Amino acid sequence: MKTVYLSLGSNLGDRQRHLRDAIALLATPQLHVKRVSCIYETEPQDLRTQPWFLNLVLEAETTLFPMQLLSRIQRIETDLGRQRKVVKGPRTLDIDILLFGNFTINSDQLLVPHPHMHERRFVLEPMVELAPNLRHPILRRSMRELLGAVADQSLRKLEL
Ligand code: PH2
Ligand code: MG
Ligand code: MG
Repeated sequence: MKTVYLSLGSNLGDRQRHLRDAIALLATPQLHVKRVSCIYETEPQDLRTQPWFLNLVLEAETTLFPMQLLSRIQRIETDLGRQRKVVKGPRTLDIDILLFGNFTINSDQLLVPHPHMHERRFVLEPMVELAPNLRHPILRRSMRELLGAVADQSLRKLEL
């Protein structure tokens, strides 16, 4: 059994619904969703001229192997209507594997820890909510320390 952290994001259509549906579809006998962060409305990074995102992070326990988890994720993204038109562009749903236990994975299809997680406030803010003292397996810094070092990126916690 491994503890994994997943980042979910949506900036097209009914964003909140896409996040909710994704969480429901992720939960299976092989993947137990343990905790879900608050939802944050976040300024788009990388490609700046796109709608604001809703983002969250969830913690799960899984018996799946990394590539099995990746293919489930890609299936869920497709089922929720994702079309890959623009790299880093608007999407109904994006699910990224942030951390998979303490593993580092460097394959053509999957990089873990997620190569940009430490520079993104939309990832670190919800990560700190769930696991402030968890250390990045490569950088060896806690989530709280990493958050303290990111440049200013606008975000607001959604009050539901
Ligand atoms: N995802 C991206 C690119 N930029 N910006 C925000 N705020 N949230 C995201 O989830 C996001 C992004 C590529 O996956
Ligand atoms: Mg992404
Ligand atoms: Mg992705």
